[in-house]
Amino acid sequence: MDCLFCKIVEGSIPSNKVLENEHVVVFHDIQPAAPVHVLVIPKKHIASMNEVAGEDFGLIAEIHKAAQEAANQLGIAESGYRLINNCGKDGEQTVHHLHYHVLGGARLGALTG
Ligand code: DGP
Repeated sequence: MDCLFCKIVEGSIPSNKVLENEHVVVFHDIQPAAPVHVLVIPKKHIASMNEVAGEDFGLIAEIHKAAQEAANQLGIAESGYRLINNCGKDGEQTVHHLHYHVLGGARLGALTG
């Protein structure tokens, strides 16, 4: 499968990993949009949030747990952070492997769309 994030999961494309467990990987975004910007992805290839089905909804809990752990590890849990999923064309999703952005380390401003 020609998927960038699957290659990051298997290690054939390098990444700066924050944490990893049997379900998810968290790594630094290559184009940070905030002082702290990491991506939380499931190891399983799921194209987008809209493709999550059945037992894979359990992975969403794993993703949220990993986001909390990463926020604690990166020192942004207390000041706060944003967890964002871009879905599909109008959501500006550019990598078609489910991922959530964790953004923090500065006051982020209001969401404008
Ligand atoms: P999105 O627009 O939600 O699909 O965000 C995709 C993000 O993936 C974007 O912020 C940049 C990041 N990204 C793209 N290619 C790479 C890569 O090769 N390595 C890492 N670490 N991040 C990448």
